[in-house]
Amino acid sequence: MKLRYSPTSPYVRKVSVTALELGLAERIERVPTDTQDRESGIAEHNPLGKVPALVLDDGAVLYDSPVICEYLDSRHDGPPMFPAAGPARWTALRQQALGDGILDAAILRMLELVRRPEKLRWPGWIDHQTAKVARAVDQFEAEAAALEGPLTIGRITAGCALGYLDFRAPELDWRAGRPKLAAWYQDFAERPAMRETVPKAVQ
Ligand SMILES: N[C@@H](CCC(=O)N[C@@H](CS)C(=O)NCC(=O)O)C(=O)O
Repeated sequence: MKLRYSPTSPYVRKVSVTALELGLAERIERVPTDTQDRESGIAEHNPLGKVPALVLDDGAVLYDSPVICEYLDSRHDGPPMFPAAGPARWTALRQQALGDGILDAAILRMLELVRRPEKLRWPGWIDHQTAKVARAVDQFEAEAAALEGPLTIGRITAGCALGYLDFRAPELDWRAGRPKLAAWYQDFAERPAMRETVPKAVQ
């Protein structure tokens, strides 16, 4: 398997953490990919031009991160990261959606704040995305107890989302007023798979 990745993508981090936790990381060749570079060939693998994209040994390509993570979960014999049908499954999938939604909003906010020329910025849009992040992190605080227990894709995504806020939006100070979530993340971030995948600023 080949994983097309960029080093700071939090969606790629989800896949990397999942692969490490499942003991599959050594079976994945990592292919650095600049999604802005047309020559990178990412559009031939993923018409959306995004990473992560996982190229299987038979040439089939999987995207996006929820699909790749569920595929990896089908390739091992240990306890599932995606619980079988039932309430635990819906909780894990909803938590994954909540964490992915934090990432989607935080990235839109970051692009507006950092990439767009200052005079073209739209403060109302930044506030709109910031409010989504705040509400979603509040929701994780409210259900912090539900983040305890066996590892699931929901917990991995929550951890990667909070790690991304530390990386790209430290000014949001997400820990303030959210003591249960802060305590959960402090422990979760110590997992070897999380420590091994901490993003480093490259731009
Ligand atoms: N929903 C997708 C999001 C993937 C995504 O947005 N990846 C970003 C990197 S963080 C990307 O490749 N952006 C390039 C682009 O949009 O052109 C997932 O979960 O994999």
